[in-house]
Amino acid sequence: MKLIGSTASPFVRKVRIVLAEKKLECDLILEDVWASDTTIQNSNPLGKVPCLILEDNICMFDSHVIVEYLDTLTPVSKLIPNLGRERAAVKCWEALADGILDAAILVRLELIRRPADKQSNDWIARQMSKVHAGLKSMSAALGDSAFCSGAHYSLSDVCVGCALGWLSFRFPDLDWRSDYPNLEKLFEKLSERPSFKETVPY
Ligand code: GSF
Repeated sequence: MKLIGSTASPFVRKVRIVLAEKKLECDLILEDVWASDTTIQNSNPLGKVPCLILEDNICMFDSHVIVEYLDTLTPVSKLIPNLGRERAAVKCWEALADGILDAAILVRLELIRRPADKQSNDWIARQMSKVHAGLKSMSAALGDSAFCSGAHYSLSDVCVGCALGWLSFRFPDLDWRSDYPNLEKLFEKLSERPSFKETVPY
């Protein structure tokens, strides 16, 4: 398998962490999707990474689909429960963490890709309110628990770790650590895992 991606993308990081946890071999093919000569649309018509290329050259996207597929390949480190409420709960954590990222990425694109005189403060505030509400909701749902979903490490923790790591990387002034000590504690614990250490965004 090959993974098309970048070292900065939190969604690519999610897939790389799942690959590492499940001890699956996969080559990372670096692609700058913003470069004028990018060929990403040959693999993903939506022009986004991550995109997984399977052995028979079938292309798979987006990160939700990829991690769900990878989790079926081996029983090593099962990350998504098979059935019912537990499964839906993990997918809901994923939607929340990824939704925070989607909103924060829209803010970043507004700030770095649009001329200053065309930027909308209302739009930025709207997206940032989702980031703040999402962080508050994650912290409340985590409470005093050691992990996001039940007693074990799961895809929920992977997604939350990727979201918090990317916010620290791209929005260093957003002080989620002071506001939510329980998220910080979880993040510090996750950051000790080799899968997280190997994929720190840059
Ligand atoms: C989001 C992927 C994405 O936004 C997923 O895979 O989970 N829902 C998708 N990728 C960004 C890179 S990043 O900011 O992580 C991307 O490829 N953007 C290029 C574009 O044209 O929007």
